[in-house]
Amino acid sequence: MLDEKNRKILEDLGNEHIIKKVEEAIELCKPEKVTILTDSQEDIDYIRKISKENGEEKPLTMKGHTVHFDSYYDQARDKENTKVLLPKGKYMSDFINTTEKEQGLKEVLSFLDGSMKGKEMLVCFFCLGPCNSKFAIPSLQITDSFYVAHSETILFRPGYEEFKKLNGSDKFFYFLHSAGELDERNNTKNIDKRRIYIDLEGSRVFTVNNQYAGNSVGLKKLAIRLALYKANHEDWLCEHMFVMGVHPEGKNRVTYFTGAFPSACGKTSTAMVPGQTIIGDDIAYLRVWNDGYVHAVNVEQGIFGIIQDVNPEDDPVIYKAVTTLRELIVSNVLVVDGKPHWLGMGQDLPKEGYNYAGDYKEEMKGPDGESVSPANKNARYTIRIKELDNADPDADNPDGVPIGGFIYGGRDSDTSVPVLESLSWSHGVYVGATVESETTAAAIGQAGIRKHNPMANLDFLVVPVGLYLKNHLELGKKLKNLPKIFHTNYFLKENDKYLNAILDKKVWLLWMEGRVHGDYEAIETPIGFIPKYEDLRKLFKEALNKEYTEDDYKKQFTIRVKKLLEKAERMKEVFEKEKDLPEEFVKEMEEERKRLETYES
Ligand code: SPV
Ligand code: MN
Repeated sequence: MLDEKNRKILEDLGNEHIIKKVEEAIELCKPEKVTILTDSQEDIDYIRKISKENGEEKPLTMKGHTVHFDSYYDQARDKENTKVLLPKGKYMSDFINTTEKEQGLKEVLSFLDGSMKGKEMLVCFFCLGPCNSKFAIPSLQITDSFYVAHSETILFRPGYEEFKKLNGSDKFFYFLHSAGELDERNNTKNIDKRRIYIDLEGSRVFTVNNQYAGNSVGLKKLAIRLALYKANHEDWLCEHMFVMGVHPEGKNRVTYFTGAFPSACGKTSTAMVPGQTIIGDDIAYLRVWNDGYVHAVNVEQGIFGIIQDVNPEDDPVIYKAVTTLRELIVSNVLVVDGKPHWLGMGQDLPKEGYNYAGDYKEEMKGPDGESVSPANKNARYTIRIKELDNADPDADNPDGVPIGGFIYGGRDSDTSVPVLESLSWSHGVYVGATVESETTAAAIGQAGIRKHNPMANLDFLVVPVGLYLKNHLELGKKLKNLPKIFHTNYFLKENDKYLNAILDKKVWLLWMEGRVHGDYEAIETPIGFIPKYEDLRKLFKEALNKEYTEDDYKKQFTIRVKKLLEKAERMKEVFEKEKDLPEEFVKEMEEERKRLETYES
């Protein structure tokens, strides 16, 4: 299938494992043509060009911007059909979706069989983490989607040269993707045959009949599983975390934080707080470094962010980025005359246009009979981080950056204080493992539904939760300079109104930063250390020019013992089902409960 030029590009890597994988993929998927890509600009331009020519992307009026649509039924990650392949008779955890390996492989390979007929197969090389780094993991992506390949050239570091350094070894990740048969809109036809199957031992993922990047782009949420498995069997961590620098005014220092937040809990907006710098917004690798700190890198180099409520007031940094000249892909928005529209953009949306349902008209119903949103709630933009004004200069540092604090961000209206610091490292592991996010109530007066999401990593957990928590506990024992562990909740409410403004998170960030350096005292409570009123009053004044009253403080930082005991009960229930939890963790869980009970009486 390969012409001389393509064969040479492949053979220059000097790696028989890669050649074997490419041969097997060709035999299975039966493409019409095969192209091997390098890191060159010429190759990247080719991907961009064909992506527009074949209709997977359409140009928008703004130069460099294109729009891509995923199938109506492929607008988010398919959790149900994303499974870990597990050898017969093995059990992992109640938290993990698994299927029997032999059977699962047979199924997914049968769906991939002939999936590229009449299409072009792309063989691409990327690097997870900075190149030339202890963190780097070379990754091979084979796909028939130019949109997937294009997204990856924006989101991930080039890896063709990095693969040469493998010297023939098989220590790389491998992703085989096919969008499958396409309809007249270039969308996956056979959504019922959408499968994302993860072979942990083989460091490979097979994904078929999908296009939404969370399902299709190998290096993002598919690689996070392979890396999490690898990390938890070695001596490092792979976390669903942003990495950012916090810059307190007048103190002439930067303190790096990582932050894990479930969807819709304020993750990207925290990493984008004005005045701070961003390294990554989604996935981090963490390693113990020889300076006694844990160092973190961004696995990616771009952002695949939700484009909702992105407007000049609430999200000025992103708004500017998505409305100015650059290479950008936007997906599942509403397009009218080459201009994209999204929910919460600060303007009324047109009543007609083209969107994820096809030709859109206000009040229309989709193929499932549900009303169609003008733009999807999970519409996305894809951009490079280094083009942002707030990109951190160390974003590509092969040594990563030393981390001063971990932030776990939950979401509830009535339980957790806006910010707290854990009592100790092991208590912090408990705090991270018990993150909950509350979905907005469907009906007025109905309580929100709380989803438990340990370390915001639940969807990607591929090792037993006991092992995962043990590795977190052990990280603390290996470090001379321990990061402090914090928890945030931006969503407390009173009488159905938020108690905090969107930008108050800047104050919590500055308080956490100050705590890392011993600048502030704190009050010990059963759930952790909370700020003192005086410090917050000063910080609100300095950072936001806002008067922060004692009444604000009392409402926000009251320890809601009854609600916290309810949460403790929920946590007991979920963790009781898990085998082999570390004793230290169980002890933290019991002790927090006891402290709360004593406080109550
Ligand atoms: C998330 O849902 O955590 C995301 C988007 O970052 S996706 O790539 O779909 O996972
Ligand atoms: Mn994510």
